Amino acid sequence: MDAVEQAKSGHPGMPMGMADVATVLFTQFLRFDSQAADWPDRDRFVLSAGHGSMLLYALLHLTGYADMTIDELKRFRQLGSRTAGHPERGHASGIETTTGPLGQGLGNSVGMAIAERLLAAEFGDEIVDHRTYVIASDGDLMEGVSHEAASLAGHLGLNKLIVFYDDNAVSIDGPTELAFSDDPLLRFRGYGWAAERIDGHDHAAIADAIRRAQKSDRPSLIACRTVIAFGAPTKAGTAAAHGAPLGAAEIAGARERLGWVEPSFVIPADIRAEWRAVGARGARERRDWEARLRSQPPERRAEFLRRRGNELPPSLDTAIAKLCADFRQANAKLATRQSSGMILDSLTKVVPELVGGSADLTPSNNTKAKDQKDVRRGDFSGRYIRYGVREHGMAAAMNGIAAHGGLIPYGGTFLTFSDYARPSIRLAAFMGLGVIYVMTHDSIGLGEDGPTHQPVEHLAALRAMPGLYVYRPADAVETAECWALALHRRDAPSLLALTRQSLPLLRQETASENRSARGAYVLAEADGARQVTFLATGSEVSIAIGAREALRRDGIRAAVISMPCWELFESAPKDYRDMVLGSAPRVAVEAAVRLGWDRWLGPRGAFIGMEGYGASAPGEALFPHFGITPEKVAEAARSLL
Ligand SMILES: Cc1ncc(C[n+]2csc(CCOP(=O)(O)OP(=O)(O)O)c2C)c(N)n1
Repeated sequence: MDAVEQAKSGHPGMPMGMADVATVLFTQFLRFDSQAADWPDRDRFVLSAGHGSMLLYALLHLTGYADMTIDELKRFRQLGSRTAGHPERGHASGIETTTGPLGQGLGNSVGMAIAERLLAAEFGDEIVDHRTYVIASDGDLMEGVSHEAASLAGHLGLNKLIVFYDDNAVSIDGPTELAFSDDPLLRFRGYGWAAERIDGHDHAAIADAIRRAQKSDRPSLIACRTVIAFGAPTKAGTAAAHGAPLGAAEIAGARERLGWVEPSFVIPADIRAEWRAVGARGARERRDWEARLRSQPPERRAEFLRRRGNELPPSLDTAIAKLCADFRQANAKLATRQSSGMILDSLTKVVPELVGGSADLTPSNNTKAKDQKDVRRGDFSGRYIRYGVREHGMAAAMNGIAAHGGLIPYGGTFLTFSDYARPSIRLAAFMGLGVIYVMTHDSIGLGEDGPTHQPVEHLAALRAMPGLYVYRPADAVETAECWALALHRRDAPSLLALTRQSLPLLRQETASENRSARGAYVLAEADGARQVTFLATGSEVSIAIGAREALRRDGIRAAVISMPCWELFESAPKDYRDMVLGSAPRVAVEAAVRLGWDRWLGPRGAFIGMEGYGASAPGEALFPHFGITPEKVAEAARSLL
């Protein structure tokens, strides 16, 4: 309450209301070592109700995380502090994931609990055996993603996941009864969870509930009846305490009621020492764990450390080179979703940390490799997750898997449903998590499912997201190159937009360079000085090649640039970009909206693509219907000459 007051902004209510629960959890149960914040076998603690960030910062400070100084608490919400408005992964050790958008932390925690089980199945309980604890609020439980996440957790029987629900019956608008009449206990039991309600201010009851949850064969929801802003004389129990400083009088009254005589930011030495001891409690367990890791067979130990260090196996690049060679030799017409499936068949053999999945579109997304077994309740030896029709839950869980460490999650759906996953994709980009999205059916080319399923604005919307790499490969070789780039990028998410329809192989040359690595490149140079330059991505690159041929017959010299990844091209050296783009007039072709293309087109450019939504018809009928053909592209070029 003092830090919020000093910042003149923030949320005092939740930290005060949940202080008892957090105290019992941290002092008696949570397995962590504040001096080794990234100990891989620590329990994970997720503050899903991220607006209560000061609760987490206070706990990190009290338990002795070196970077969470008292000055950081005094600089709450100020520029450059570690104590951002909502907890941000990477700002301070001990912050496992970025939270604030309600529901996301809960979704992440399901991924963390999955990752723990997968790694335990692989490396054994001696090395991987920890729990995931979450504090979630009414808002977390109201959000749709919480339904998807909790349903998935119940299905998989993630019994080491324990969620404290801050059941304070207050949100921003007032009492939750204004908008919320669910029975969360019944709801979670329906998902296959254990659920109970306790008095969230009764330390013995909290500890007993945690003990029961630890023994449960299913995930646990502990609804903690609390009073928001516990101790505040007039604002406790009211929405007024949710998101604004309490004010001097209220704070003085709370000090009196709680029997706290110290001035702001002063922690008496004996109390500090007790909390520091809590922070050091796990040191011994951590050292025992390190000894167990040392005594593992050398190969297993090396593999564990490789994973932990985010290093990819050296055989990855050999596998990619072989795939490219095989694609060239076969010279088959393949949809890029098919090539991607073939690539996965080979990569999952050499990159064992890959954990695949799809939101119930496995046969369409081609995300399941031949040797991948399903992950099932009670058997976590598989590496393929049936996420069900839960795109948002899948994306939130993948963030948790990536944040946990030791595994690389990828998951599929149709590109048009990236919207359903977008809030979590944004957080992956924001946190710099190396999640990979396999988004197939990437244009009107998908055909008969019609305009509800045909993305048109999605590429533009995804490219607008800072920190996300959007790939749209043009053929099988580019698909392999883009997969390699996505895998090597361990500090940002990547999205592969792949076709349903078959495409010819365009990359016939045998050079081993990954040409997609610079984001765009000259696929087919003009025969002589360029008169026009075509820019295209994915399935439209072969259309641009057709236009180049048509112009050639008329003696017009055109080059085709394939642009599989704008973000990489943007970061390429200017000389390279200038060389690729050239000075001739440009025509861009992409079966999507124009938004964003003008930056590449220059003042004299033309665009061939979509102006609105698609239509229900076979894909081959739609390209001519919407004027996305070699003839139309050639015509646009002629008009610029
Ligand atoms: C997705 C999302 N929508 C809206 C908000 C804004 N917001 C922050 S807290 C909150 C609800 C507060 O109620 P509750 O979750 O019960 O927290 P408490 O008041 O108990 O602290 C809302 C709507 C948000 N952070 N995330």
